[in-house]
Amino acid sequence: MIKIQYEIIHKDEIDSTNNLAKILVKQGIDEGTVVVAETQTNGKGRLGRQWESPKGTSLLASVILRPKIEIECLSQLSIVTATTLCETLQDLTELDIKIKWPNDLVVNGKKVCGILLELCQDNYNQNYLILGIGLNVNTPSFPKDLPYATSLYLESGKRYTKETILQNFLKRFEIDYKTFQVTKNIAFLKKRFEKNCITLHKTVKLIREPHETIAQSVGLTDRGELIVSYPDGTIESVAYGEVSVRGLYEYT
Ligand code: BT5
Repeated sequence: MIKIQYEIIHKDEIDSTNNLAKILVKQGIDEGTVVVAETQTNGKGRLGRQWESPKGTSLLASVILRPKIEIECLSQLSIVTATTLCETLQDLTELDIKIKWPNDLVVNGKKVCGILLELCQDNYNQNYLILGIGLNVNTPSFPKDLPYATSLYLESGKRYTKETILQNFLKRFEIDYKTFQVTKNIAFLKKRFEKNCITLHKTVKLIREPHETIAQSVGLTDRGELIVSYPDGTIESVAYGEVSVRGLYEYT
């Protein structure tokens, strides 16, 4: 497989790096283009939620990818991303960075990073994936309505260079991304994910609006679904996007 040629497009302010990435895809841009911004005026989370980004303090990046695999496999790339970004941050910081299934990164029970995968098509109906990453790097404080947000700076007292984090992540991600396109499942990095995942072997609340169910998380399938066991002994695999998962007493 060919090495990805990363090209960084930097913006000071933008509505959303994912939105610009989608426009660039329509214009025929190559895989490996990365849009980064200092701040976003309309940063997006999943399911229409907002992503806050105080100017200059967070890594806001959207990586344009064109994986040569079936659409139904693509959501597993969130597991690949969370694993490689978690390991990157563990290497670059002294923090105990963990993954909240499927793709939030947390430190000391608070959210430090969110990942948003969006599928889009170019003008020839070819599928592209936009891998959006919002990482709170040097953010000194958060508004009161984000009690579960934190930054690398708040947890460590140290400032980090966003570019270094991005470069290290892209290098590491590329290796696993290539393997994933061959295996088409996450079995090859399941152990690494499980080692860092705080959602496993816990009592969790599964939120399938409007219902909430209590279950025990017992493992992960090779496709990255969470295996849960209900009090009546029933076992189920839940997919990314199908449910929200919460710990019983806190954010994680
Ligand atoms: C996510 O959504 O966690 C995915 C966030 C992805 C953001 C990146 S930034 C670059 C790229 N361009 C975009 O426009 N988006 C991507 P979700 O799991 O739905 O979490 C959203 C929730 O996290 C919000 O409803 C808030 O509760 C919380 N939140 C918002 N901003 C936060 C922040 N800076 N740090 C921690 N939590 C935050």
